[in-house]
Amino acid sequence: MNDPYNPKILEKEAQAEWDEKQIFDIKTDSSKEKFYCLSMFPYPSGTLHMGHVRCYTLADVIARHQRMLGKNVLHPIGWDAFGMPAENAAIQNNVPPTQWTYDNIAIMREQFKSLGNSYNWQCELATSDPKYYRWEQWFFIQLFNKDLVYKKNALVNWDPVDKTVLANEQVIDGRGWRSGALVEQREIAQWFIKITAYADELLADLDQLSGWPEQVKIMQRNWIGRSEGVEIDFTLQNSEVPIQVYTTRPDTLMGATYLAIAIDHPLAKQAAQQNKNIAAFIESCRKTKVAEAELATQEKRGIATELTASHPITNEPLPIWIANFVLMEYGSGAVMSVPAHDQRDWEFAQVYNLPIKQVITPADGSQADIQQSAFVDKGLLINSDAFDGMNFEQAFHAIADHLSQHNKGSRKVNYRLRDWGVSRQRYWGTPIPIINCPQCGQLPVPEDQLPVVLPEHVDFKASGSPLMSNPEFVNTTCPQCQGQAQRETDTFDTFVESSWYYARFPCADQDETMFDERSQYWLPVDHYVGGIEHAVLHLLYARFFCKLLRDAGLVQIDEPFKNLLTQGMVLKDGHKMSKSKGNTVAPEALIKHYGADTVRLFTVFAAPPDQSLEWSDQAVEGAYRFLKRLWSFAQTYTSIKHINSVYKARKIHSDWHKASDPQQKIRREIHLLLGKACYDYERSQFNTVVSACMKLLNCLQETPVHSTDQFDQLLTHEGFSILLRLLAPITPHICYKLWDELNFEGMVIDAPWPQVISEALQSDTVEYVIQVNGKLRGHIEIEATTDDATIIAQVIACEPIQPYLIEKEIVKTIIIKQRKLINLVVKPRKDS
Ligand code: ANZ
Ligand code: ZN
Repeated sequence: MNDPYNPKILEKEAQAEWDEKQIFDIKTDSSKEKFYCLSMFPYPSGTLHMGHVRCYTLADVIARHQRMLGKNVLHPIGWDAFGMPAENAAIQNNVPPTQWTYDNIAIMREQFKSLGNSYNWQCELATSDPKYYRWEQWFFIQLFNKDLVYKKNALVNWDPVDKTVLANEQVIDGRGWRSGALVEQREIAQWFIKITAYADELLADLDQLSGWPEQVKIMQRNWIGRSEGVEIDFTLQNSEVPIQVYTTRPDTLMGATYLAIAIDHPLAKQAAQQNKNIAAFIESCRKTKVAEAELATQEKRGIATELTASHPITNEPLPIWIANFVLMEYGSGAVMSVPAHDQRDWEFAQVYNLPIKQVITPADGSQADIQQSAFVDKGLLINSDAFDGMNFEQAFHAIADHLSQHNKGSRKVNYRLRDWGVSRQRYWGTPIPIINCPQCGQLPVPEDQLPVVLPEHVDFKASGSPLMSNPEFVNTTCPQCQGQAQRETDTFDTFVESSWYYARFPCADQDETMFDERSQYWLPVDHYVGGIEHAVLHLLYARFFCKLLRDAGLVQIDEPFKNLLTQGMVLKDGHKMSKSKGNTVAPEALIKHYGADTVRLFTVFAAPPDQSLEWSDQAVEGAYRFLKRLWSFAQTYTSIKHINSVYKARKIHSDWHKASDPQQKIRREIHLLLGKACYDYERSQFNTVVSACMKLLNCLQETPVHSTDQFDQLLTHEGFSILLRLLAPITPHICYKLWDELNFEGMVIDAPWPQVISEALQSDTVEYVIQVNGKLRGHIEIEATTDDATIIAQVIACEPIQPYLIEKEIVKTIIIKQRKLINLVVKPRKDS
């Protein structure tokens, strides 16, 4: 074996060997503990980028490590294959989306293989395969039958030139991506899944997820947005018609000076019918749709109605305004405006000259200047009659009680979470399995007619969704009255497919049922790896679907992902690597040049998994150099192989006490590093595993190369076998090869995980207590054989007591060996 390190050849050989021996094939082995490791499946764009490499490498390190710990590991991969790019490619280049997608999958599959990932290729699935999405359609019908889905009007982006609905990413600066036409908002009927019915459970169960990053749980909590408040009934003056508002600040009720309603509120619509100005105002608001995040900061605009409401306690008249900052979808689409204590209300009142009445004053006795801005903190009530002097809690309850006694309001919990709109007016997606009959209404497609297959040959040039202009697809018969009926032409949001794929992997070949006992065996996913950008949508929908599946009796778990690792971004020169910034590094070229092991080692070593990783050519070179060093170590320390061949059959029991002090010291260092690496593996701190491995190699190089001393040889042998096993999950190819070449037993991936030997850690050192002038100031570990002068020298040099020696003179040193105590007597230096 004296060849130089040649990853190109070595990696191909290793991968071929793994394939041939089918070592990563899925096995159901009940004698072993199972471990399901999953990375978020990729969209088959056709090109692998560094973000992929990072995510899939981290998952592979986890999978391989768990396997070496003796677990039965499932580590599947598949393709999130529906979505816009395939459809855009079809429109632009006239390639059918199916072909475009499968061609890309073929390319990416090879790229993944070249990274050496330990996938169970038998489980591979693509969501655009009817064998997959038929179960999504089937399950949607179960939800339909349980009343967990419904259709309602919702806004879409409408391109008036192309006469088509646009996805958000197809709207660029307010214009259609192809036509350049100004995009309009249109209301059309769409399908929704009732995620709000699970809001409480989705929130409560976050507390169970101890293996999730706190940051992700906080984002989900905020997204669900539970708030406790009061629903208050105001009434229109001169009428009995109630107008309900939702507030989380009932303590400010006495400061309400007007009501504000959304442009879509029924009263606003009514007012628009009687007043042209109001109609025009509403129309102009509709055109400037803003993202929810910008609602608070957008310019406040409104228009007065002729309506007046009565204050529920004082009966004072309050004008009703239509305002662009009130959302129809939240609470009841109407707010009681308290400009003194709510910034939006304050800004609005400034613009339209509405009264501002202060009713809260800071609890610390300071003054709030409500001329400058709203005072939004909680405090003590003033100008509120019977409620004066109360704090927030007291006032909340007193006012809520008062209102409910007078039938004018009640406590209410609200969620920011909205039902999930799953309709997309796109072609390249799962057809929604519904039939619209003019006589019978909306009916699910009968189960024996599933799947509703997406037609392959459609006209992308037609306006609207290509499905609409495809009569063979659209026209069908009603399953109830057998009359002429039409299929739903909307397809599912692709987040629907990714909400349940994790449960399908173990039984991807199952055609009889959605899941079988294999899914029950493998679920939940033990470790899930993916980007932080999925903290809310995907990870929330997947949790939601898991609960839906559980309630349908299809899975037996409450939560799909036990542990979650959200890997950080890959940056270059401080910016996210992305095509649009033109700062990408193509992993393929790197793999060609350095080999997959170098790329893997670099991505693992360059940063802790959850932090962003800054690209560096030097660091890649550094990773490569380390692997070359590892390789040449194995070439020069030939005794490793010798020991393996001589002692292969017999276990060597050695009396390490007879080894020399330096030998014992090195062995101790090796086992300390091993212990640290094992600990870091457990908490997924793989970057410091690599540092430990680098130190370990340095340690091993302290032994003379051609030493004939048996302990030297055993030490090198033991240390190197530990090193190869520690590195095997990270750089699997080189470790596979060296393990084999050096005649270790079997394949490194099947080798038992190295164990720390506790005797190796024992040391002949004594821990001394250090006192300065009789006061305990620190501890120090010193070798038992050290002479007194050296002990004192070490004590004086040791860190913790430095502060006590500043400008001091040591007048006496006392060492009491029996009590393991050292005392330094000091006094201030004369010259200071
Ligand atoms: C009066 C008030 C006084 C409010 C005050 C706040 C401060 P969260 O916490 O997110 O639930 N609100 C209610 N419905 C709304 C809607 N449809 N569109 C816009 N804003 C709406 O927010 C609840 C608060 O948001 C409510 O409490 C209401 O303003 C406003 F000093 O009522 B508050
Ligand atoms: Zn019918």
